[in-house]
Amino acid sequence: MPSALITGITGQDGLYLAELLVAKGYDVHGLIRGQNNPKRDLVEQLLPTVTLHNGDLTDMSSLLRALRDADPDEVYNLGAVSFVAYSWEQAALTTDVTAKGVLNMLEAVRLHTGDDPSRVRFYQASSSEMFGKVQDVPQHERTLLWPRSPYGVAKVFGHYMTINYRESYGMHASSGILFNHESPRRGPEFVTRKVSQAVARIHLGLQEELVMGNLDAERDWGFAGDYVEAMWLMLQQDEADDYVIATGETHSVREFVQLAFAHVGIDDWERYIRYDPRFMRPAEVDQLIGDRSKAEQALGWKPKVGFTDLVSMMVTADVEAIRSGWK
Ligand code: NAP
Ligand code: G4F
Repeated sequence: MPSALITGITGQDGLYLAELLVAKGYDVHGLIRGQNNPKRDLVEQLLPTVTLHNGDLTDMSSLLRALRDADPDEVYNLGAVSFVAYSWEQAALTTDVTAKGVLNMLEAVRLHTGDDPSRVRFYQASSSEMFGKVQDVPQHERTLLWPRSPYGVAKVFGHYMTINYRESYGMHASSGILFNHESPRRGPEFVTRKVSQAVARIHLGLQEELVMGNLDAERDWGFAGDYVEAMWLMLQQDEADDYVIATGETHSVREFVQLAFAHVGIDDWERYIRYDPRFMRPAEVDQLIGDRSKAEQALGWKPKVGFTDLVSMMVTADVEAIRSGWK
């Protein structure tokens, strides 16, 4: 039975990836941080066969202990401070977790594997946020990185450190440059979930307005359930490499909002929107659109869920979640 250790198992991607690996017959282990983590119950309910290990990406010895106890064939490093807006407020913490945490995990795997560093395959959750002020349209694996946030800078460090460990020690370390991916499990601080929750509440008469920042930003949005398949595929290749994972389409935040309201039959959506500069960022990533041709060719990966279905899935899930709370 193959085994895997996932950092960030309590997050959106961690849950989908753990479900995928359990379905494939893996012995799945997850790193969980903090005292009395409120998401522990959720993981244990959804994934009763998964073994949880206490640890934190900033605490190297906890990573070594988790590796010793789980003894995984594959490590998926998904843990991060992942909210871009928050990364300006806590830039040092973001650097410790999202940048140096990657080095800690790579180093822990190197020490754990001794003289056979390729024995454990490593996945790093890199991000399209690294492209920032984009230097190519669409963005691909060789596009110059120009991050625009402390989060983006931290991800660039983790990305290059992953490549460096592959080149220096022969580690099977791959980096997935994933464009935005969403789902009903997306954290409510991210724009898509903030919108789907608000639209559901407005539809059910529980909320009157939706307070937003920049509606002009454009993102290449896919479904998280599709994207975790790409992570797994990367670690099944003979050679480790870096891949862009994207839909190849871009849509504005405005389009997302408009479609979400249309899904519940509201066409005059603009009357519910209030602009608040609090949600503007010190520096914005104006447009992201990815070129996934390398992943499609080498991994045979393509997204299955399109933009309109993604918006509908998220709004429907939030409407149902509120209604089921009423029962
Ligand atoms: P998420 O829902 O925000 O999950 C982040 C995870 O990191 C949570 O499990 C969190 O644990 C964990 N974490 C935070 N600080 C930690 C620490 N000090 N030590 C160990 N774990 C820690 O993020 P996601 O959307 O699933 O994304 C997964 C990964 O992909 C992240 O690295 C993210 O930056 C990257 N990424 C995401 C996207 C996207 O669009 N979703 C795109 C590109 C890259 P707690 O629950 O305890 O806070
Ligand atoms: O949903 P967001 O917060 O995601 P963002 O910044 O694109 O980052 C996400 O995707 C990255 C991949 O490119 C990941 F690496 C990262 O971890 C994260 O998952 O914001 C999307 C856009 C931004 O342009 C933002 O300015 O939406 C705009 N926006 C407008 N009003 C808002 C709001 N974003 C949020 N969160 N809240 C608003 O009210």
